[in-house]
Amino acid sequence: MISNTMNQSKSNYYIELENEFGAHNYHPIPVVIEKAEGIFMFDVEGKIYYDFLSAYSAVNQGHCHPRIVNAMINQAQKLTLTSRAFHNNLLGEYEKYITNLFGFDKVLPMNTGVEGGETAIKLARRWGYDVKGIPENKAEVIFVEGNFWGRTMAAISSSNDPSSFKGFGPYMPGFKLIEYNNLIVLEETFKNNSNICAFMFEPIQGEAGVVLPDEGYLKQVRALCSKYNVLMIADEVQTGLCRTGKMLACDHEEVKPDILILGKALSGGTMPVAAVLASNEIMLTIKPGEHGSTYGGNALACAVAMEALKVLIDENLAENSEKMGIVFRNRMNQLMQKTKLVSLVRGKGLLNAIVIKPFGNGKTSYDVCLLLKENGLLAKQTHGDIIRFAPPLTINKEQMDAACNIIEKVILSL
Ligand code: IF1
Repeated sequence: MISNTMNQSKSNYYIELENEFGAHNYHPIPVVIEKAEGIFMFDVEGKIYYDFLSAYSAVNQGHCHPRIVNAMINQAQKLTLTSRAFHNNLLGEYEKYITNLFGFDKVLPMNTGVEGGETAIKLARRWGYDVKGIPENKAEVIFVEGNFWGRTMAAISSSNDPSSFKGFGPYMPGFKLIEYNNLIVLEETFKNNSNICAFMFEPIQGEAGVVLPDEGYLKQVRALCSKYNVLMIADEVQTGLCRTGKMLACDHEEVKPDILILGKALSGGTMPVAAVLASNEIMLTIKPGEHGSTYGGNALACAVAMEALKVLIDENLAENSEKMGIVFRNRMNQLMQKTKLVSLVRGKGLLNAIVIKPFGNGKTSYDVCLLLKENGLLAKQTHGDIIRFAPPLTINKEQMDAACNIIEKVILSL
């Protein structure tokens, strides 16, 4: 029952409204944010927090970046949406900009990251039939264990995480899972099956807990995909757009995928914008009327995405991500010398995670996140004993030091 007065803390009032009237498909940290700017968020109690989640890497440019918000306001006062039944004067400019920036012939604009994944799989299957010559309805896509690319039926059909797929069957056929970071299994799989149209994976696994493959894995995946005529699909929805210290995580090994999926920070956290980039040979296998979405490529999204990409470049956010990531991992490695509770620090750029050992009395990494919140830093655990730390890429040295002081204070207090 909601008390209709504000005599409770304001936060409880808003949390109870969500509990009463919203689906219970999340278990958020109990904090109610009402304002955010740059790397900071402010709750309804007037408290300030370092944001060390960045909405799972959707706010790389910092919250409410003035250039991106202004681009949104200016465009919103002219034209937001025509649907693709008609052209608009932003889409072509945006398509030219983003395809030149990432070096692909064409882009298919969508909205959410999972729509990007679905689009990539449809393109790969169609290419498999029309170009590679795979028999109708026999195309297979290879995924890796620990993958996460969204919540649709296709996405959960490729998952090996019961919390993603259990109780939602029957599942999409034509998907196969192999071990991540295992090139021998990958080659064996390709060698023994000519019906494989694509291999779809994250260059660094985000939800799995910031899992990095061995050095050289990306290069080898590229080589094997080329050797066996299998499309390499890089899901850079979370690792892309400067998060790992380069524009794309694939850039660390100078590897170019056949299909690139972008999302999240493509709009700087203002609205859902996703993009799938590929060559003409792949992209033109889908004919007019065979794929799309109401909002895909809308004028507002084009204006926002172009500005969001320009901010990444103009503010050298890949370089800052690289530098501040080194500062963060150095501080966490120093912390590991002071406590047995932190067993591992891993990451690239500003996509990092620490592995917390169980610290008794049944407390978990969720409880550590509650303590971090009490001390002014917001982060989120994943899979029990891992805490991901991913601040906006605009964070500076002084702010990083202050945030690491908070993390250290909390961990040493356990
Ligand atoms: C939630 C996780 C992260 C993604 C990669 C595609 C998508 C995602 C690599 C789909 C989305 C989001 C989903 C969001 C929380 C967040 C998440 F915890 F769920 F797993 F980041 F790790 N590829 N990840 O990470 O993009 O359709 O969501 O735009 O479901 O709460 P989307």
